[in-house]
Amino acid sequence: MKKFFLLTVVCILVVSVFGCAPAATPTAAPTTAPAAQQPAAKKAYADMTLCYPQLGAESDWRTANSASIKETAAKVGAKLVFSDAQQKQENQISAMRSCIQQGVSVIALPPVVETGWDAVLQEAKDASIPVIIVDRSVSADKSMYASHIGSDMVLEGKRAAAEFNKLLPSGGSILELSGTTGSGAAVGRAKGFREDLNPNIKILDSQTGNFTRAEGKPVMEAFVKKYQGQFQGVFIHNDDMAIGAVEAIKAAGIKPGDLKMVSVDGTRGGFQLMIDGWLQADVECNPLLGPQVFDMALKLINGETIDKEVLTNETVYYPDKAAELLPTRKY
Ligand code: GYE
Repeated sequence: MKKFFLLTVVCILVVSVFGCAPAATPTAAPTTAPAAQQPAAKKAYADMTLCYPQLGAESDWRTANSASIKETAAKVGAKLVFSDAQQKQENQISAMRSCIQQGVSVIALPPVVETGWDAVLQEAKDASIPVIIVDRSVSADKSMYASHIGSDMVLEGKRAAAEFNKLLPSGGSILELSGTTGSGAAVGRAKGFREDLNPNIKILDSQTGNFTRAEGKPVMEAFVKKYQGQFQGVFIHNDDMAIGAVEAIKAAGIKPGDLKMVSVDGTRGGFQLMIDGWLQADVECNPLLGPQVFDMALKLINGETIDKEVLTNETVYYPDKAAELLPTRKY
């Protein structure tokens, strides 16, 4: 009887407090959402495998770029699948296919040339593996990849042209030692250069040295033989070819400053050429892209929004500061 009385009092209290019956079997409100509704846990670098099918080891720029990718992977604790395609597109494509098969999280591709990527980009897309184009550009539609991180190669060409416009104010004839044929770097630099070069400066000839010292030297030797005395300057698409070209020029008895020379990259080798009087300007191209690439890759695997194009901030270096800056150069 006592028990019954107590129960009734409790019942009345419940009804008067909550204003409604039945309160006999109250269901506890869930404190956590069911598993399916919970947001997925944020992925960390340790969960990521990044594939970097490097295009080659043709220059000091490239060596610094590879080192930056490897150092960043180690620093953040991400797994890295790295390969060297020796400047051959077919090697890069098969490295990408192997990464797709392994089911990597992200592919960061520095493409040796601009064209011919559509099929493999589609394969990555079908496997839901995001691709970041790094350094040089591709001609594929922007919908085929997540983003591009790299330099504005057209702007670099324009900067080189501005130097020649200052170096040869009353005009003249020059030669061009170009990078790898069909590469975003060579195509962009050649384009920007021609857009901004004064019309009184004539480009007598343009040949590729494939961005290497070994191939730059014989091209310059041939130029010197063919155009001796007919040209006042050379635009060289990278510092490694400039080093090769200077060997050829020296052998021909040409002295520092006899020819106006402008190169691209801003490597230690390029700085040394400025100190020695061979180069009048070096247009910066920054290879240290590792931190940006990994940062973006992490955003991609977490479904975060990213910029479609991330261009590196760069400058032009001159001989007057070369000796002072050389010890601070990281590549
Ligand atoms: O200028 C050159 C390298 O693609 C920006 O490739 C890169 C270029 C760089 O071989 O040294």
